[in-house]
Amino acid sequence: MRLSQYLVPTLREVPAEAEIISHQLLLRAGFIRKAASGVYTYLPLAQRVLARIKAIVQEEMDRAGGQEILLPIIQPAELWLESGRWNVYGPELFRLKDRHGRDFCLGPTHEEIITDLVKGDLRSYKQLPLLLYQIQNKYRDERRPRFGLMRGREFIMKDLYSFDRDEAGLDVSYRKMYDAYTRIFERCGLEFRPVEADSGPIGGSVSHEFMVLADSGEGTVVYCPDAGCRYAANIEKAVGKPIFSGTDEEPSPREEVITPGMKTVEQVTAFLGVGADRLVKTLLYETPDGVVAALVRGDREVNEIKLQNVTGVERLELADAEIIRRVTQAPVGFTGPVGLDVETMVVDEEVANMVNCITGANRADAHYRNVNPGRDFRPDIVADIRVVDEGQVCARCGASLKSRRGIEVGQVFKLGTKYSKSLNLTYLDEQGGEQLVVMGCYGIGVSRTMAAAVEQNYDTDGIIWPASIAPFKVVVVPVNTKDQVQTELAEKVYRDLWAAGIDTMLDDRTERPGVKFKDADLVGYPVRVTVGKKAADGEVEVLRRRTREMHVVPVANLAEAVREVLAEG
Ligand code: 9G3
Repeated sequence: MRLSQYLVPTLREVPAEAEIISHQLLLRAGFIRKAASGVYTYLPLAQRVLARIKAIVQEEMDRAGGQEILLPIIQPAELWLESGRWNVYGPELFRLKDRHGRDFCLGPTHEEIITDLVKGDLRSYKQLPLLLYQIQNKYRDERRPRFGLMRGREFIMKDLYSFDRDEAGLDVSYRKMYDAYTRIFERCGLEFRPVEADSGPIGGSVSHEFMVLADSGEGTVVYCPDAGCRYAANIEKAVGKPIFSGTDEEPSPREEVITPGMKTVEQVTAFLGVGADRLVKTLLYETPDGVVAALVRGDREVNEIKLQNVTGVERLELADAEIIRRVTQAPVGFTGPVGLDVETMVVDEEVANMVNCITGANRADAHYRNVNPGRDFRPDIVADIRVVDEGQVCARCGASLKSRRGIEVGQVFKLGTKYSKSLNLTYLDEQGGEQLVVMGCYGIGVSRTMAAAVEQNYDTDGIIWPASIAPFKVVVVPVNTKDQVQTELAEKVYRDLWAAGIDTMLDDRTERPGVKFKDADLVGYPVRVTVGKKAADGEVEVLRRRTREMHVVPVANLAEAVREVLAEG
């Protein structure tokens, strides 16, 4: 490809709306343009990167026994009504009507439609297992599209669905996908971690996420630094060893203490001269099933996902001051479990084992000392509902946990029979008996993976593509376009590299060398071949973008020298 004819509209300025590096650099380097909020056009360079990522994904899906199909983007409402999800998802589901007034949606994911597809053609156990996948645009009307390709309203996903006879079969399919994902992200040159994840409201039990480690990530990976342990989980799921405070004491009689204007944990602990681990925070949540109280230690936070899972409520939202006053007869900051009248009281396991703790007294400017669970209040549910983060203790090995930010690029789920049940997908077993199909689903954010690769591979001058997914492996830059020796050698080098099977861009523009070098750095070609003064001796410079290592190479050895640099990634 010749850059003079290729659409690479690089920008000098950092676009103001771009908050994170990948968004800034993909705009600046001429890979993407915004069409609407959360909706982007992929320009030729981006399309080439996506093609490379897709090719890796396809190879690994096919190797694992997957078969590629293409499902419709437009999906009839009936299937979503049958699965019960038409009314679960609100404005996030892009809905539309056809000319007859029939309801449809733009696919945010494809469990319903693929379950219906397989139902139409599956008869016997002999046809299982079945692994079907596609790579396609998905649509989700996010409340706040942001971070460029990270959280778009239209994005590219690879989604695979597995169909098995039983749980044992699902275990095999799940393992195949887990291993394939590991290979895919390795081949894309990314530093990532597979972590245990919450399977969320889509049902099912087991789930892992593949997180690309990057400070801009919206997610948090909690992991055990012990090399033999290797526990790693998404912070939404992470469990830690519970630490029980005060358990060496005898329960003392409860007493009220006056705490004028002391509403926060910091204020109360400072005023009473105790550690936050002796305090209990009581948070109230509004849910469709009534008010839920959640109790955690003063130095912990409530994990709302765990809380939602143990209560089984469809939604929960922190109660406002008005609800707090109605339930506790007190202003915000003095809520406590003693005499509290709520639908469900959920107590973290650490709190359930505390002795002589401090809680709000449900009275303005008052707390209780020496509150004892079981004696002074009765939990409805005792469970792990706290956020486990860095500094807490690994439940498996006792080491101190660490955490890092990460970008979720893939997720695998064991679905079980949730969709086969609601959409009635069955097969006939050896005895002719009708059985529910056991399903799994497995997603990779393809466009997000491209952005995540940038988050992990850049410097002050621009992008540094991992060689395996680079749009072009090499850019050839003639330094002086008025020098016929240089331009002719650049043409020859360009032809030779293509002949050697190396995707190459020729910067044949009549720009100053500084402009061309800046653009080469910005776009992030892994290798730059500079054709300058040494052209007369048949020599060129080979520059490795990542390290700026430079070698002078005779053109006869160029393809080999380039291959060596590319092999370094
Ligand atoms: C919706 C809307 C948004 C959604 C979903 C449904 C997320 C939804 C979860 C998944 C799970 C898996 C297949 C590949 C692997 C991941 N956001 N999810 O189901 F209607 Cl509006 O998509 N799907």
